Amino acid sequence: MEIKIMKNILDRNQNKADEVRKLLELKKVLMVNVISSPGAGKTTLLERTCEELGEKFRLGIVEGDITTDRDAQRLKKYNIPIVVINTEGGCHLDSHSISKVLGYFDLDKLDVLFVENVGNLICPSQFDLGETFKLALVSTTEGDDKPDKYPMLFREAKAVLLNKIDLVPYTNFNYNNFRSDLKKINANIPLFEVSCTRGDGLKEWFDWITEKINNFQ
Ligand SMILES: Nc1nc2c(ncn2[C@@H]2O[C@H](COP(=O)(O)OP(=O)(O)O)[C@@H](O)[C@H]2O)c(=O)[nH]1
Ligand SMILES: [Mg+2]
Repeated sequence: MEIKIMKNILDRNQNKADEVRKLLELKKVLMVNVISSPGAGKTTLLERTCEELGEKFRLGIVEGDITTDRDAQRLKKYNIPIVVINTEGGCHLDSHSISKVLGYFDLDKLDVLFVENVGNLICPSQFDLGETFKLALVSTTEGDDKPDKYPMLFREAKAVLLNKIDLVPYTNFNYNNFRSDLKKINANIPLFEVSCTRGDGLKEWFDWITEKINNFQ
């Protein structure tokens, strides 16, 4: 019984996600679903990305948050359209809520829409939002075992960002373990090793996402 209910939810989610994806393809808006655990650096990555790409492309952001608009407050200085979805306790966004908020954006005036999903490595990987692709973000302070423990996200994602490499000297994070576990799950996935606060490695990320946005036009 429970399995059937879950299947219905996922079916309904998938149908709406397909609709969203079709609309965004028509409007040539690349949508990136950013997934990480709380505190890994999603909002900081979006801050750096707005600073670098805000002049070159027309950006928009959907902020998924349980209750507050704190992340949106951090991002509003970039003067780009931002919509907050408060899930009121829900641990992930779904395609129905995305479909509703798309109405608040002028899709003819957007090149890319970043979605900061609710901080969680599990549920967000199961719900297709209609995104062009998922971006998995992990930080070194969480340990090097996350790809092995949460393989679904790393299988689903189109790229992985390993953040907070500036803090590696203070942790027992092992790059070889991380890279080889990731390779076993998703052999050719691009991996960006970055520090969103210090700036290391961000150029490679900016170049990669720039190419993805250009190819979508
Ligand atoms: N040392 C260090 N701290 C970072 C880095 N990226 C983000 N942080 C900090 O980690 C905390 C959580 O970042 P935030 O972007 O809010 O994470 P989110 O919950 O995934 O959106 C903040 O205090 C950031 O300043 C990094 O590369 N290095
Ligand atoms: Mg955040």
